[in-house]
Amino acid sequence: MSQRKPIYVTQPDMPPLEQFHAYLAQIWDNKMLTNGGPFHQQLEEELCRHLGVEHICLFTNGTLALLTALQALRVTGEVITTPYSFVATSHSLLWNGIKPVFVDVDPDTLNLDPRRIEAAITPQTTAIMPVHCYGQPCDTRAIGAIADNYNLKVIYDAAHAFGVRHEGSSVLNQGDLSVLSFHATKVFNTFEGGAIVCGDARTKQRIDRLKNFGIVDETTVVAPGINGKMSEINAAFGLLQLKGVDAAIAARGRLARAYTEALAGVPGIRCVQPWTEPDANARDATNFSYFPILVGPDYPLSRDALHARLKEHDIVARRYFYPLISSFPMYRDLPSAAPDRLPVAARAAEQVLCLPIFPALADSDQRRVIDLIRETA
Ligand code: T4K
Repeated sequence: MSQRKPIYVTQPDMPPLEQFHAYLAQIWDNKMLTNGGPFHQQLEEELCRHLGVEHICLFTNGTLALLTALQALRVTGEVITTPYSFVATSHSLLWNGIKPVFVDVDPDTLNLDPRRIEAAITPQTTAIMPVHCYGQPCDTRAIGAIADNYNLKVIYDAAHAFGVRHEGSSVLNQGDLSVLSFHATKVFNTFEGGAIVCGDARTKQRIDRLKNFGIVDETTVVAPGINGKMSEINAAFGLLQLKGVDAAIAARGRLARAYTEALAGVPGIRCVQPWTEPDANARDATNFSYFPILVGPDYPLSRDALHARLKEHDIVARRYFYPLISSFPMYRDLPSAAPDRLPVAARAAEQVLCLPIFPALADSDQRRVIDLIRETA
């Protein structure tokens, strides 16, 4: 039995504990624990500045934020979405009584393929819910053009896209709404948490009411809202995390570069997001939230065999996103879930492996991961 500590696919970036004490002392002192307290307010303001967005509404987690985003825009009927994501994306549709319509992904980016969206639109379609998978921006221009033509809403599941810039602006400014996750496994975390980004004060007001039971004041309730409020402890942790997030993303970038260089030329291995020199004007910037590789037929081991081999060496890589959402029992009988309609997503789900990437990953541990992959080739 090995005594080595496992190397996980990710580990949260923990700020110095002593620094958190000061935040805790303030919470103890003013006794505001939740319901839009001072740290909640401050985190919303600091995130707007940091991300370059107009308005943000904090949530308990990303899933409740997705549920509420659909409610906020009164989305009904059918929504076009990707089968290649974490299951929360389409669960948020089912929880709202909406029928997900799965459309295949682009072979390069593994994001919803805009060339296939129009064929899936019916009179019941009211919205598109794409995912910026692994933080890689969707083809937002093409998706925006289709949405305009057919008068559809666009809600981006941007759970992986904290700090990502696209064509000169935050990718979170795309579409009608964008939804973030601040789960422990994300680039920026608040233990659990999430947010909706929106462009106008009226929508923010509606979302803020929806996440607080629909309450307007002591005697007025205007909507069947839910409890999606972020607590002061989570907001305080977020404020502290925010101070280190740029350095954390830079550290991830160095690891991504090392993987890309070391795995270049390994037969059968394709890095999904090739490392590119950061753009000096930050017109485009990624966050290296995951490091997915595709294990193709030219590699001597299958993806599952490589996954198992790494595990034997205490390296816990993850098959994000396998199985496809469309194959789970609550979705698989939908006509759009038929595997032959989703060949690109199905192949990616069979080949993908996300390698460990997080700021505290030691170079020597990353080397072990790389050597194991290369030795086998
Ligand atoms: N949309 C998309 C596209 C998403 O990816 C997600 C969440 C959502 C929506 C919903 O957002 P949230 O409601 O979660 O805010 C994880 C996360 O639970 C989930 O947030 C995430 N996506 C998904 C991709 O991954 P698991 O079940 O794979 O996590 P788990 O517990 O196996 O953790 C992975 C590794 O991370 C562990 O092996 C060890 C490490 N870890 C994990 C935790 C929780 C730590 O080191 N510390 C920790 O506290 O789902």
